[in-house]
Amino acid sequence: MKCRRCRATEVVIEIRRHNAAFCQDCFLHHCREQVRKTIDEFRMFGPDERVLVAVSGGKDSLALWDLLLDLGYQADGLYLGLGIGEYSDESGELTRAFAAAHDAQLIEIDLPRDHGFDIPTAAAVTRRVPCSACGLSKRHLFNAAARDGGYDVIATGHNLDDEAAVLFGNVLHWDTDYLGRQLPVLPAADGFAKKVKPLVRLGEREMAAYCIVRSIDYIVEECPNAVGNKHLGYKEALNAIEEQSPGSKNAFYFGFLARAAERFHGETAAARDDLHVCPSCGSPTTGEVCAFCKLVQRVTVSENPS
Ligand code: Q46
Ligand code: ZN
Repeated sequence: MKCRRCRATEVVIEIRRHNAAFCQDCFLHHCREQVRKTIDEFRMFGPDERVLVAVSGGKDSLALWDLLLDLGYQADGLYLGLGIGEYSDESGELTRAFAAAHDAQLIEIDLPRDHGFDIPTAAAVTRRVPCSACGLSKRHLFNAAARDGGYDVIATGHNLDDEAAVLFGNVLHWDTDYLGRQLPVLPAADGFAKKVKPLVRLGEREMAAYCIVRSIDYIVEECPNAVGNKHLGYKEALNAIEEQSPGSKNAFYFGFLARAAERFHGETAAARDDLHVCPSCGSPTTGEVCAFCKLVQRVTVSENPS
């Protein structure tokens, strides 16, 4: 097998959906080009804008940060410590090590230190799955950090496999509200920062290979709470289809963007109609106080009952 770009015979990866294989240098070139193309095509941000990358210590977000720095963008990292035992300790260390090695700016928020609770406690108090309090906290704190730090846009490391799996789940349940928001770019609106996903043209295997080739040390273990979650099942189902028919995930996701996403936009606009400012933290909300402030109240009250 030869590199599609330079015809070298030593290839590091084969990408069946592109019917191509690449040598090390051409693979890096391929990743950068896919990201550059995505940023330009979806008008994600320009070289003068400040990007805040949500970094978890996993392969996707560290690779995204690396790619953006490499392409010359002004990209700072934001790491959120969730207080999930060793997983959080290790992912925090790897993120700090990346920032130090790349001389990059890292903002850290630590849930236990800065807000007085961790995800396992929030899950126990609310009697819901940990991912529910975790997702809520991430959305809230990323948005607030972008607003407070004067960033133009928040970038996350969702790759093609992630987006295809989420789309699959939303279609299975005809979750029309989510379908209306499942876009690689969500424009800024009503106190919400602009959000972008520059990795949607790259798959999970490519991101892992990218980190290996670039010697980026990332946390390989999934969060312990991801075990058995529905998205992993959807990914497996899509992998089986992709195996039979390479390019299916890409066709599913980009076909949705080109031909179906627009039909669901109305659903989302209606949900945003009665937004106002949370009196406690200034974030946009439809409730009396925002969901994050409500969570903080509940967890703190149950930990310190008077
Ligand atoms: S939501 Fe859930 Fe993740 Fe939070 S609790 Fe872990 S698995 S980290 S993407
Ligand atoms: Zn609030």
